[in-house]
Amino acid sequence: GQTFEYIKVSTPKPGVGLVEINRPKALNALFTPLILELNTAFRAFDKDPSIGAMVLTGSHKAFAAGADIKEMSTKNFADAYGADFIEVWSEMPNTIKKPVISAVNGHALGGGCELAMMADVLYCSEKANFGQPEVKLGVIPGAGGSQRLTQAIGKSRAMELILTGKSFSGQDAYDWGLAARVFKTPEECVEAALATAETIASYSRIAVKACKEVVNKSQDLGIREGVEFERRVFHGLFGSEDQKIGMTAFAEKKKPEWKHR
Ligand code: CO8
Repeated sequence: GQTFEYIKVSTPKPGVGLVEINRPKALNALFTPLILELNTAFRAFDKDPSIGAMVLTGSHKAFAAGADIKEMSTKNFADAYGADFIEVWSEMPNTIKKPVISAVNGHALGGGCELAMMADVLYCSEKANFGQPEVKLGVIPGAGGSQRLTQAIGKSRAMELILTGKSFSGQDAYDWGLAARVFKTPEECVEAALATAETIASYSRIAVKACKEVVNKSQDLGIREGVEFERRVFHGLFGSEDQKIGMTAFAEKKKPEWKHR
């Protein structure tokens, strides 16, 4: 397989692709070469028919302590605008069709918090340290933080956090609805993310992709258009063999053998 410098890639459970950010010297600080590796890994898993869902994690100490401040410090407007700085970060949330679960332990600050929020489901451990501290550096969140955090936890809380740059814990992330689940230890957090990914991977690949697509649409559409979109996709699935396989298996009390893997 492909070798990477800043990430580790494996398939620890049937149908599950694991991507671990691995730049320990800089607390997994994110920079373009690392993001390009993440994109390559997610693209490969997305295309691999044996994979049904992915988990993204860091170390127990840091999911990612932000964008690389040393790399950014000398950029000027022309560098940032000219090269569309951060644009490559949008590939995972915008083009990957299979679900991604982020398992967040340790620091998830700035771009690290934003990367965690790009995943479809967020799990964390109690002591995870989230935050958008960009204001302290003279800038603002640049990889979706002001939008995704606000959508997840509401305007007043997000505004307070983004204006003060204060951190919040994994327990807070769970209490406020940013995290789907919170765990005592980093080990439990990663194990649970892998187990959930394995469950997802046991279902029809097209049904799973359609679930992700319709839930994501709810973020962009009003309720009426969203429900209409959902119904169209629902109707479309009656054209899939997996709809026949899944419903027949239920009626016959058998385990479905999905066609679309
Ligand atoms: N960038 C570059 N290097 C970093 C970063 C970072 N974000 N975070 C940590 N490091 C490095 C440190 O410089 C240090 O390196 P060295 O050993 O060479 O001095 C090493 O990692 C270990 O860090 P510390 O010694 O500071 O470890 P501590 O345990 O004392 O502290 C903290 C941990 C609290 C996480 C601390 O490192 C910290 O505050 N880091 C910066 C956090 C931050 O401000 N993040 C936001 C960055 S801005 C951002 O993400 C903007 C996003 C905009 C969109 C995306 C742009 C790409």
